[in-house]
Amino acid sequence: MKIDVLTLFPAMFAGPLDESIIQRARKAGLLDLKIHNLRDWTHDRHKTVDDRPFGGGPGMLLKPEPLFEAIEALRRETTKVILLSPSGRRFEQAIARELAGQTHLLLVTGHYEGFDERVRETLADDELSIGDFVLTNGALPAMVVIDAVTRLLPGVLGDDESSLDESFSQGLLEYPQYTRPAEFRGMKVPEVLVSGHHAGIERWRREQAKLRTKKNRPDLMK
Ligand code: 4GY
Repeated sequence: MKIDVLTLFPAMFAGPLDESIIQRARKAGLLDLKIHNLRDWTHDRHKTVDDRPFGGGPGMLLKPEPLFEAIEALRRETTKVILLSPSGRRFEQAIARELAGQTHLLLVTGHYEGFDERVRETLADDELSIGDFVLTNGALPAMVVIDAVTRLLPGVLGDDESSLDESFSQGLLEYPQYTRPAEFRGMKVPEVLVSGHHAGIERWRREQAKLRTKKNRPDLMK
């Protein structure tokens, strides 16, 4: 999979995507990731990317010309152009799975008060939000999407790492888990887990997953 990112803060991407599983995927050639500075598609001396909104109001908008030039230069026939902003549809595991089946993503991050609407209308195939909060720019949301998508690409996770998706596909949160020691500071691991009774363990885990989901995410209970 190829992922291009358009941002005003390319330096923010150094670090998080150079570690661990993402770095391994890049080195293995499973992820071809390139970060692009939107200012590279400006032509004036000050590399202007923003301007004031027509009709007034606070803040600045990303002006259309650099975004149009950049996106038209970076996209191909098969590219999915995705804007990241709090106005998008909510990014979730099902969307990560869908994106992992694409060949080329172009992630366009929001800054200032957002985008000129013509970018959204004309260039965007989709608009995603990572949650109902406002960050200072879209670099972190882009990294969140890249991380969630990359770990789903075939060959990226080893067998030991890949199980975590199952909890989400069942629509419940993870059940409680314990490792050694069996007793720590007086706190004992639930008896059933050390019983060796596999059907009992299954039943307990499912029950616990439901209790936790009801408590923390009632919206997920049908
Ligand atoms: N939440 N999900 C998000 C964000 C920064 C003001 C528009 C989010 O995706 N992006 O908070 N982005 C904002 C800052 C302009 C982008």
